[in-house]
Amino acid sequence: MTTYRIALIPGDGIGVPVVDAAWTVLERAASRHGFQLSATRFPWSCDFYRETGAMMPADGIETLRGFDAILLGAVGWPAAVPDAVSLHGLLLPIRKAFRQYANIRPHQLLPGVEGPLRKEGFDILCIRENTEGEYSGAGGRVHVGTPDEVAVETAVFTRVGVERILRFGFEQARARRGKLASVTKSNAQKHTMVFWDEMTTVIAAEYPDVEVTPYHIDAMAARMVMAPDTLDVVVASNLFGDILTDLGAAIQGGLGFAASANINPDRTAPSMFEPVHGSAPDIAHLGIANPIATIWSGAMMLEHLGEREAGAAVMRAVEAATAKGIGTRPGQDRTDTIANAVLQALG
Ligand code: GGG
Repeated sequence: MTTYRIALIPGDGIGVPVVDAAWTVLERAASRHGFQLSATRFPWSCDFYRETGAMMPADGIETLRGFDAILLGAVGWPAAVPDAVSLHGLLLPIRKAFRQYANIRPHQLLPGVEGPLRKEGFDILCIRENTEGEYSGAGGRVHVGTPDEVAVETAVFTRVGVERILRFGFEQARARRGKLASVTKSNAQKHTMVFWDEMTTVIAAEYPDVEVTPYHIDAMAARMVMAPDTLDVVVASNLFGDILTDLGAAIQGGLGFAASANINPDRTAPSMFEPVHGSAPDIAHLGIANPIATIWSGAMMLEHLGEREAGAAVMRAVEAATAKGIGTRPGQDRTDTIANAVLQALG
């Protein structure tokens, strides 16, 4: 029987209960579909930082390299560790080291979920560049604490990085409804974003069957709310993709329903699966975190591992649970109630 080795990094706050809940569902799916999942749990988090001075050990990346995939919960506990330190100490280095350059975020409606922005038929796939752009970490501060203080954050867009994420976006569009929206702010950002637009035109020549439309980020935000049915695949830089996918989550009904996959398309290192939401310190100890985004991310992991039918079964079980109204409104059901409803539907 095939056994997949999965690294679990629950992280901080609600990351812990949602990963635990998702794991029960994924194990059940494995047993029903004739394969095994073997978990190794890593306590890398802001608590770990407080104990050791780092978000993960110096050999953390090498340790993770031996796994088939990584399932991560949430990173951040701002009361103890500045968010920029926790993000740049764990999540971002993993994405970069393992060349997980494509962050895939599906936005589809689950039955029974309501929300003020919900639009029937909302079904888009956001592809976020995941290893460079505005999150490069390059920059600095001078004259700190003086009236002359200056902070510079450098957005890094390489030809390799932009080409490969655009090509990935075109491939996804080709496999779906054949439409790609390429998002920039090239009227205002005249170097990086004009470069992105130019590369979009270059790569588009390889995909004559895909209809590509450039949008500015502000227009795209409005379009996602006002006319989402005109969109199919949306490709954007690291920052713009991060922002647009929180909006996508809101249209779905909330961050509790937004799944994501950090994919290394070349399969030279493990890919990482995580809910879009963060650690939510305000509800972290209440037992009401919605595990659906993590279960959905786990379903994407199963599909990535080649267990397509198991992943589809997990998603059918999620839909069966939400169709009964379980987990459809923030704070309405407890984490274990939602996970049990999915388990029951899974059989
Ligand atoms: N579930 C992952 C998580 O904790 N996300 C928090 C966050 O701020 N992420 C930023 C990012 O995805 O780049």
